[in-house]
Amino acid sequence: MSAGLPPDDRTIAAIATARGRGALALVRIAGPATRTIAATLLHPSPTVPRHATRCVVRGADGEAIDDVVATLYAAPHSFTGDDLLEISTHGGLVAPTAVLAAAISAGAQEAMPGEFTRRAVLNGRLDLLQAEAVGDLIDARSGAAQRAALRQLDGGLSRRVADLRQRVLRLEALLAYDIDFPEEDDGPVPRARVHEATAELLGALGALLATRAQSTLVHEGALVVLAGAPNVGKSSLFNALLGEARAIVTEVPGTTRDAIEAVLDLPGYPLRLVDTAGLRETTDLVERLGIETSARYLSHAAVVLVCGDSAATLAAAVTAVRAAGAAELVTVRTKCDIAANSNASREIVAISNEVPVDVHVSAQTGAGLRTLLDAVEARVARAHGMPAADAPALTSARQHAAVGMAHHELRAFEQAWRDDALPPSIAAIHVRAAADALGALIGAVQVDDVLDVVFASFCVGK
Ligand SMILES: Nc1nc2c(ncn2[C@@H]2O[C@H](COP(=O)(O)OP(=O)(O)OP(=O)(O)O)[C@@H](O)[C@H]2O)c(=O)[nH]1
Ligand SMILES: [Mg+2]
Repeated sequence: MSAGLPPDDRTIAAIATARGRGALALVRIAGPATRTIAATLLHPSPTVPRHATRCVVRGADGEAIDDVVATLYAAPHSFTGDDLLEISTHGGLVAPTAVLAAAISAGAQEAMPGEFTRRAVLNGRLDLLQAEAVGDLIDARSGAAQRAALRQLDGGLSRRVADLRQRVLRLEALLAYDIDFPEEDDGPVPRARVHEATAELLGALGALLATRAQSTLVHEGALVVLAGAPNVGKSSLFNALLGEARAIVTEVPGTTRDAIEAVLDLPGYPLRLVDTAGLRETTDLVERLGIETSARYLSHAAVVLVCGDSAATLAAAVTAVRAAGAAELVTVRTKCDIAANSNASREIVAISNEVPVDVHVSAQTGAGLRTLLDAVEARVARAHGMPAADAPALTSARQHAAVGMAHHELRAFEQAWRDDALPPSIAAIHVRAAADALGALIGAVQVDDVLDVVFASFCVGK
């Protein structure tokens, strides 16, 4: 990473779009030499900011490289805060690479991953939490994750953290008063007020910490595993839920050998749906490995869809899944379109005392699929609550660690204050540490290695 690099005197360039075949690609240039490079590279060169200019890119030898549309953004009104040029080139592998090479030979330097966003932070265009939101938005695999990242980019979490930090600073000010006027017995600052302010802050920090589990689910999806005996219709159900033929389906038991994963994008939490090899005793090595994989997934699942096409297969599957340590089960009676199955309702009633059937489904007709998804969502929500639509949430380990640190320091202060264990001036050091932890989160206290952590996973051109 670029620790120690002079932040602003390089003019950086990169292809901002993903490599591969496509209609267009975007080459970005930012830094003090942007206009000079544009004048060398582009004919005619755009001079009016925020106007799309159609022009030809020419190399050092004057030869035309591509026919492009270029837009200049003048400092400080650009993404990075300095002069920035965006060139829409033709897509594919050759045109954008040739335009980037021409920009570099005209004086630009190749950007490092995340360097544009890093510069936006250094120039005060984004704070660190918003910069992380840019990364989250790029990595989003579901609508829910995308919406959460957009909210964070809008500054919701930044405002929440800044507000909490202000409150910690006010507490620190209260203490400073107390330290300055110690002789005033129960002084100008009643001890109860400090207790109250600390307790409120601890509550607010705790609530923010609790959002981490939800946002992990929003980003990664709740793990939902289909399990059951071979041939009961797990892969068919998996395909029906996804609306596409992802897993192979045959009438031969033991068809699925390995776990197959796909994301089902639901409005609340996305589901990481996993089809597994049927659970049974087997001597086939490959199948046994597949079954061991199933067991591993089962122990991590948020919800297991235990499938059976008869009372007996369902009951046996529930026993096997429970033995694998799975927590939340939804029992699914499959193939309910087959007359024999629906006529077997008496048999279902008979086992319902022991293994109640939650949902009857047919992969063939689609019956019960909506009910099944509702049941899954209800189980996930019961365990984790639904993600609040507008509430800011912690989305990275860095954020969680920083808020956790602030909470820890404040708790240490609370204890010392309550027990009168430390002189107020020493106890107040914990409060300062809590404020610093929150400050580092939004970049109010800017440290280079914090920047490195944030931008380590970024792609080039962002
Ligand atoms: N009528 C009917 N047949 C189904 C239904 N679901 C699955 N089948 C049939 O049942 C057989 C087994 O289906 P699969 O989806 O491969 O079953 P599986 O549980 O994944 O089996 P393994 O991968 O071997 O563990 C196939 O012949 C399917 O066509 C259903 O809802 N209705
Ligand atoms: Mg299968």
